[in-house]
Amino acid sequence: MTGHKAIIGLGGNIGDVLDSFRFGLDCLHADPATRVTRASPLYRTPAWGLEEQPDFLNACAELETWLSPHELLSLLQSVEDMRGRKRCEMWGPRTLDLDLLIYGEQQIDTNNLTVPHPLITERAFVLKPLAYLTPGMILGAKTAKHHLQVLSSEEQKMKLVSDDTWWMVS
Ligand code: PH2
Ligand code: MG
Ligand code: MG
Repeated sequence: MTGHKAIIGLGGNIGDVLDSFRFGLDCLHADPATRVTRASPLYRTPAWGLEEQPDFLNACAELETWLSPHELLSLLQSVEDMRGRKRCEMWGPRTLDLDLLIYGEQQIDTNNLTVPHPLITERAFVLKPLAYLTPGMILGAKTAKHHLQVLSSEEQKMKLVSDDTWWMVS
């Protein structure tokens, strides 16, 4: 039986972020009910929201999961916690941020979880790796690729750090 296809966003700007990303995907892949199927390239991006902080690394990954959306959210939060994530400032610096962006075709609106993630279409650092994995994904009646074109000035500030081989099933 196949599971649900989910897409997560990875972000971070404290410590060895690439190591945190690899650690994060390894943990998700080690969960018996989840596997990582693909990763996007890796980008260095200027901080969004709260600009006085170091650049971020960002990427997206595609998962196949048999967890419910809320179970997956708890797993993501426990992996963030393992990487010493402190939950303080809203758009502040962080070691490892794992955001649930997409869960199949589902639209979810609860206290602690909104899917698709409400800020996807405003953030080139999410749209670019997402559009790499799934360019035709429809968000608010337009494709991910279309939304990215609207944010082309933001997109131009993103620097490619690595192709999609930074994470490989070992
Ligand atoms: N995450 C934030 C706030 N600002 N900026 C970039 N470039 N990348 C992020 O992942 C990011 C951010 C809080 O989640
Ligand atoms: Mg985030
Ligand atoms: Mg988050």
